[in-house]
Amino acid sequence: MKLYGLPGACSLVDHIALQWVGKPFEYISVARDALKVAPYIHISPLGAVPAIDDDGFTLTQNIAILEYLAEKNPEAKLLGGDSLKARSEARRWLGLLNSDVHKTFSMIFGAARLVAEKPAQDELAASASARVRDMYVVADKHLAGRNWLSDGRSVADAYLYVTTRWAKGKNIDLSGMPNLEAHFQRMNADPAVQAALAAEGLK
Ligand SMILES: N[C@@H](CCC(=O)N[C@@H](CS)C(=O)NCC(=O)O)C(=O)O
Repeated sequence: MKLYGLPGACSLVDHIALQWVGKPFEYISVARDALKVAPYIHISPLGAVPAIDDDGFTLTQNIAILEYLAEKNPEAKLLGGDSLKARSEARRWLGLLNSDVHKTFSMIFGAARLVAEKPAQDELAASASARVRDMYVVADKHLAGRNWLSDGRSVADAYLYVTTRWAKGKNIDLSGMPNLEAHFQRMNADPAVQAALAAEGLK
């Protein structure tokens, strides 16, 4: 299994998941200027990470990859447990993190790609940051009295951790969210997370 990623990007979620699975895999860091050209564009038509190559089967789109890893390795319980409710809860958070939180971050990281003038970029990034904060308030409330987003630790927790890292890097106001902070520290203390960070040159 090969995982294509960029250090600290959303591919870090899959990297953590593969560490949890515990089977051999190769992490390939794609250079930014190699994303939108051959040969990588043949693996990922939009020139984005993550992508995996599992014995010649290539797959893109984070949620599809995470579901693939979960189905292929049921013993790793990557969707937070065996019950339908636990797996559905993990999927709910995966949907929110991928479609809402991550997409809103695209307006912060990619403001210059979306609007031309610097003041308009700053305005877009500021309103996207406020929107992201609102989403984290929802996660913080959900995490009250619980360790993980679903019954047990799941790939949704890895996704929340990775986007919380981005929020901290962008100085988004996360004050008054003790459950989110505790979740971040809990994930940070996980040896698999530390191994993925080290392999991506992030520590
Ligand atoms: N819808 C895609 C989005 C992937 C995505 O946004 N990847 C970012 C990194 S977090 C990327 O590759 N950015 C580089 C670029 O598009 O130039 C997914 O969920 O996999």
